[in-house]
Amino acid sequence: MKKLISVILLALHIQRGDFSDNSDFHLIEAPKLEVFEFNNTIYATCEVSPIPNLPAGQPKIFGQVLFRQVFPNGTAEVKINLRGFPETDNQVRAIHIHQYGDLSQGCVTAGPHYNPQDVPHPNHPGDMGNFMPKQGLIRRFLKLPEVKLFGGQSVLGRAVVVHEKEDDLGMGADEESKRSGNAGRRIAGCVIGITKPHLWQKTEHVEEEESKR
Ligand SMILES: [Cu+2]
Ligand SMILES: [Zn+2]
Repeated sequence: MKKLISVILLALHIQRGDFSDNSDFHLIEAPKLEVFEFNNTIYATCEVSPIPNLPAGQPKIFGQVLFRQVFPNGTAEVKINLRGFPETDNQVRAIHIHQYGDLSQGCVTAGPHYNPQDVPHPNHPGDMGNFMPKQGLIRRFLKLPEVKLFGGQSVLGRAVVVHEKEDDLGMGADEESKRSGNAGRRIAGCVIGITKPHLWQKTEHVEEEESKR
């Protein structure tokens, strides 16, 4: 009985959607089926591949960006596991979540950084920051409190984009710095989708680093 009540309470949990100026606008979301199935946690994966029209000379990046979040307000955790960077490469690469999970014309159709609160870069929820590959790999574990897999500002169905260059983290002199961080061309991407816990569980422990904000 106690368990039944807690399941009902969980199911009735109300999350606020802050994307509207109207403070009466609430989003009521039942937890996704997978939350019950996987110990109150949602898991997501993003299968990274090179954009179709990759310019000559750019590396072909493959791998996964994995997400998980405990329902409803746990801190989102992210594992980045990418390969294909030149082994001798000292180029730092920016990774962001972009608005649209549409890679039909490469990452161009993925739109701008996902920015549900209308804030300047690098304060967007998916501004993961800069990553230096080691021996051709980027392998990181991050905690990203502003990334949500539940509610009106969920990143499910949106795109992760890997850039050619380093993100200036909003410190540049031009306007684009506060929009995108001047991270150069988009070289690889993927769409974030719900998955089982198996990918998260099978990836080995990766170097832990807090988000660089
Ligand atoms: Cu980006
Ligand atoms: Zn941004």
